[in-house]
Amino acid sequence: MNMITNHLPTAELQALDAAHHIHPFTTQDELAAKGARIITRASGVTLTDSEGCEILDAMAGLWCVNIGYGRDELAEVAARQMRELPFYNTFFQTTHVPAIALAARLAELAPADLNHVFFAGSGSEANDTNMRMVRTYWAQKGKPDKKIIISRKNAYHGSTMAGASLGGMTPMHEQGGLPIPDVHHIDQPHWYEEGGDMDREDFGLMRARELEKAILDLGEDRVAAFIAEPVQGAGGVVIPPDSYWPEIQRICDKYEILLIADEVICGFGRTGNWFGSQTFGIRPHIMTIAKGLSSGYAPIGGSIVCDEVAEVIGGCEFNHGYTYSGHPVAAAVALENLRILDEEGIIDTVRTETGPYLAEKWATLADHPLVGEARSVGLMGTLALTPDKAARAPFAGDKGDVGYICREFCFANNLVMRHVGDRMIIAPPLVITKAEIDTLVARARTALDLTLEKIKKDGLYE
Ligand code: PXG
Repeated sequence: MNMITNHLPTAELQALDAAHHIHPFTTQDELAAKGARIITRASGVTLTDSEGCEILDAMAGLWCVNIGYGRDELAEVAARQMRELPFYNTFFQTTHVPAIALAARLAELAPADLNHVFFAGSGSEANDTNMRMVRTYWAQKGKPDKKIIISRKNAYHGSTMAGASLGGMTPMHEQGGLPIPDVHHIDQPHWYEEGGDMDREDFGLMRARELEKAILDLGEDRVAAFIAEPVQGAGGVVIPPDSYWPEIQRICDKYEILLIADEVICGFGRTGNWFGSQTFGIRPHIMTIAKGLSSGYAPIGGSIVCDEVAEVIGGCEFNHGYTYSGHPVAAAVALENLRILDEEGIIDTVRTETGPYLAEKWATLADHPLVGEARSVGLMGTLALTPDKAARAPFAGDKGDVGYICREFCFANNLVMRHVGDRMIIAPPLVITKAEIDTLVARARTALDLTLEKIKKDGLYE
């Protein structure tokens, strides 16, 4: 316990929050009745709330605080940049040093000929850029009808009109008349929930071949691009079968459609390489980046674009841009974050030490009576909760009820672990130590025990 006194009492803050602050993805009335948990500070992998509780943040904020909390270097760089040049735009034939340096560094880090960066303020904005960029690319090549972007059900690509349309979240589509035209969704490679009796790898191939079928059905001359996360994050850390990505790559190559890898979660070390595309052998034309780019210390996103696409776009005025494209403070913070990730060998540690260690410890949870599967890649992990392991069966009540119960037990026991339906997911800061991984897994097991006890009592475990 670490009591904090430099703010209003929790109840007063909660009342003000409920009165004036509309939260994302939240039923306001329910939250107002309950009161939001107020996070006041953080260090390393640990959050402190307004009551002084210390919480292990196994979600790295929102999949973004890759270098962990409390790095003074980033604060210092931000302050220095604010004094020197707090803002200038990158429109109207101007630029500035942080945007130049960050673009050049990203070109170095990104694989193959991904050498050009268009900056945005977030992952959603970057995917809006991507949608317009790939359509402009084909229009410039004399194929204005190549407009359709194929995505996947249960994908997450952001919350703007284009981002939510590209995403495959039905509850998002139901609000605001989405998806916008010329977005098509195919099935996801989610063997655990949708694979039935099929072999995992056969299922992966089958789901990849849906892309080929969609291209043929829609017409090769109408399809601009395919967009996908290397591992679906918000969809529940859906790690695809090994057969999936090579087949997707083959199909994209064969039909010459652009491949957009949405690296917003997988990028900057999450899977043990700089980019998820490297872990899964994907050769994208465009990568969407955000989150770990600045470890969440400043809002920044972007699109890293290959030579060919940049060259074609370069032949016209691309009528697109954001006030904060390449914001100097955010860019300076991102550069410093990349320096720390690199110089401290954080990504190598994930690949060779903490990733394999998490995999081993996380897998031990598979012996729990509630857990149907425990998988991880790098430092992202997922547990499928089930009342019947052999059948991979769902629970009797509404989907997500048991996951929610488990999440509440995690939170009450000072662990932030998310639920997506009845899957539990983690993506801790990349600087988590082995000892902290032990604590994480121990708290997760306690939450599973408490969940099992409660759902047995409530008659949900049938
Ligand atoms: N692409 C992917 C793959 C993402 O995960 C975005 C784009 C959008 O980025 P911005 O910066 O606009 O939020 C994301 C964001 C969740 C959750 O509940 C996930 C995200 C955002 C908010 C919540 O898992 N991912």
